[in-house]
Amino acid sequence: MTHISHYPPVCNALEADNGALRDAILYHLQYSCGSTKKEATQGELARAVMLAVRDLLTERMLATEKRYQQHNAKRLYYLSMEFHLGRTLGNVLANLGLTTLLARTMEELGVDLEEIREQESDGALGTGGLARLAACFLDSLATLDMPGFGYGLKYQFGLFRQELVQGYQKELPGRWDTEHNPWLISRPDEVFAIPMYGRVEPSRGRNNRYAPVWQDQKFVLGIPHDMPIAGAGGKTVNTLRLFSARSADAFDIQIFTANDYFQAIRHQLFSESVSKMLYPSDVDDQSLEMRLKQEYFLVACTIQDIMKKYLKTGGEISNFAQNTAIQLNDTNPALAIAELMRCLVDEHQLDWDNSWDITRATCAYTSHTLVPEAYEKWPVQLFEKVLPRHLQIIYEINHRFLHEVRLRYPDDENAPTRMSLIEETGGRQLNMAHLAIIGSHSVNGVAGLHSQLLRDNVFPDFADMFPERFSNKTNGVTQRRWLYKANPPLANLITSAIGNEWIIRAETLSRLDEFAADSQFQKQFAETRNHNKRSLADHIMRVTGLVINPDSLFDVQIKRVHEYKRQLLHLLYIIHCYRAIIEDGEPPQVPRTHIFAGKAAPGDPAAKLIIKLINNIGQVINRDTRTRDMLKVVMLPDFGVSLAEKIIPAADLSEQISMAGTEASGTGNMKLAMNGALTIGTRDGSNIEIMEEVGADNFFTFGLDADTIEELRTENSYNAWDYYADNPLIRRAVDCLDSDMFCQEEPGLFRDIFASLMYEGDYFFHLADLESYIDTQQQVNELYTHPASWRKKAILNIARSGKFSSDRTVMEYAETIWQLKPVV
Ligand code: GPW
Repeated sequence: MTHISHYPPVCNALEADNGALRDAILYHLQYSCGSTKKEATQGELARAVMLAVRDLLTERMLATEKRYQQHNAKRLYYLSMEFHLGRTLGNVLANLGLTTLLARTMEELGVDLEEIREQESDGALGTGGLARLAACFLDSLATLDMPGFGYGLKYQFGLFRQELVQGYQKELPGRWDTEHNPWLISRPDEVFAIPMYGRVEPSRGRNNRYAPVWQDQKFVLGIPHDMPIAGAGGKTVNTLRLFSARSADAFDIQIFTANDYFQAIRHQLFSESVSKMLYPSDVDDQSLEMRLKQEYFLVACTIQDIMKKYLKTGGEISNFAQNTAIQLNDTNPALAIAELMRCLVDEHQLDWDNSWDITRATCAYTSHTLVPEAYEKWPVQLFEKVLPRHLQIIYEINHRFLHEVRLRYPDDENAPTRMSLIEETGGRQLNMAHLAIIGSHSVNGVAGLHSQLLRDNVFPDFADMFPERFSNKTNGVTQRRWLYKANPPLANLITSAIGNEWIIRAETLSRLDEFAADSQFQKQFAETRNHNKRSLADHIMRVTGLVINPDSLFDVQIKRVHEYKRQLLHLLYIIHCYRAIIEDGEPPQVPRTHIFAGKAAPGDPAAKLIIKLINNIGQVINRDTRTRDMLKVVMLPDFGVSLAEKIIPAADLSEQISMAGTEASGTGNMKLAMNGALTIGTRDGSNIEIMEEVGADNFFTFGLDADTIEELRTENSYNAWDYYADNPLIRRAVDCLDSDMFCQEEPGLFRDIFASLMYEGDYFFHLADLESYIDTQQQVNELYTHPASWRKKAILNIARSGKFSSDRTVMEYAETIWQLKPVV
């Protein structure tokens, strides 16, 4: 059961006092922005509004902290290198129930609230679903009144902004201002000094115990900045704490007054670069060291902070784990295990076994991937240079662990090699996933299939040794941002039918089931969709100049661009439709607009070429008069939370077509289903569970399953040429990539894609699924010609999406991993 203490929001009291909010805004306009109502720019007005709203949050944040202290509550720390928050204002207003009051206030002041909201840029301190999941969890934790805190880095440069220049992705700095961000409360007085580099000297400590001393380190300072996170109802306001790096020398006047002024500044730049930018996942060698320092910096600041807070409450070290849970968002923060051990053993002089018990009882690890390259490994040599003491600790963990492995599997002489923290092949490397598993009491995947594949294929040895550690926690998304805030017309319709409880109890969406076939409700539902589709069409017109037919089927694929997500499969279908129109004179049964959005990793040429291909296909098709209103292809630039909020409410069809066994979960699939899009999807990640929930009749599935793909791969029996030879339609579509049909101006541009599909074994088996995909798209068309049936299925998707609320996910973590309780 979801627990909620306060709904409707506590701020409703404010509604009565119309003047207070206005006064607060005018106050900040004058005293925080140094401006007047008459002179203020839109940016200053937006800032004043945000600061006024932040004041409300700050009060509640302090009250929340006091409540947690009074209850001596257990706390959860969610460690993540990435948080993708999106805009904050609209979400806070919704959660505090202040939307109408602010709208009224702004009207009174003669200011357009929409314009003010558009002033805010997305907090994009992350790249993909993993980062957005962390943000959804924070929303749910606060809504559930649970003491759960995010810990991350305040990058100066977060996710890049994407422009499309002649169809090519161009990367520009993001707009989120981390220096003067109105939501962040900086706390320079709570600075932490983080040691790195140096060397370890053996020495004798107390009681003649061996006590290694880490010395000659360099220090980087960590400054915390707190972002208030308001739950629905606004009673609980937690924080997301982000650290920025500062040079220790800047505080050491000595160095600046000594001779080498420039040397001092150089060192300062060097230290501050630690939180300079969010690293793309494809790190090159040169930045490896910086990335390691970043991960360690986050972990070290966090552990110091947690320990300080814990000791301040008068807690005994031996009870630490009873009061503290740490969740590691993938392996990036897994060094927390080594750092917590160092803290307990070296700084609190606890013995090894006790320290290890505490560490394991505190930490838990979530894996988010099946892609082998995404598993982090550090060259031991590099690690030793940056973190010599941590390496010693890891060696000791490994030594003791491998001893256990030998006792447990005496006849399996390779077991220690397979399970070691240190891999000896291909240069010595530290395997972070192994550290995360050994040092945690819980390991989970993010969808049923993913968790099963982790156990069976990725970590079979560990699953055998510690079966009780492994579990599944299917991802979820917050319905407050993704439905309530993003789609007001639909949210209002739902509330008018079933009341507003769904906002905090998504399972009550099931009450919509009985409305699915109701013609009156269907009519109203269709009106919300039309409204949303027209708004998106306007947006597309503004951004791309393209006129699209709002009555066409909006077929949406929005996510990072990566080969495994198979945007190419979708493109091959579009090419197929195009040629059917122009060569066979076969117009499609229903007009479609294919809408893409997504960023490629800056160092992923294959993904970047796919972006170019989407654009070029669009160029050719959209200009071709023979396709008229029947087929359009749009790529919207700069995908992120705010753009997703515009596209999702207008989507008819959600493309979730990764090769089975590659997408850990997916969360865009949940957001789209929750907003009434039907899914065309493979049996991958959480698609499987979405299909189970909404019913196979209300979901279009196609393609090979993960087992079959695994078989094809082990037997080495996938041959693209078989599919090419057998099906002339496939051949006709694929051949376009070998020709210059979509690249007249740059001949041969897409031949690499053709080669990857046909000559290079295509790791993602596009052609194996293409025929079944085309057939299933035909079923989609068929259904779209029966609006009542389509709408019924769409409404059933919404009604049955309750399971995919992050409130449910967070409750599961809280009950089975964190032992975390609401504090009211
Ligand atoms: F590779 N995910 C992501 F596992 O967005 F680390 N970034 C990442 O770096 C990784 C995973 C990593 C995504 C998964 O691809 C997606 O399937 C999943 O739904 C999401 O994380 C949240 O669990």
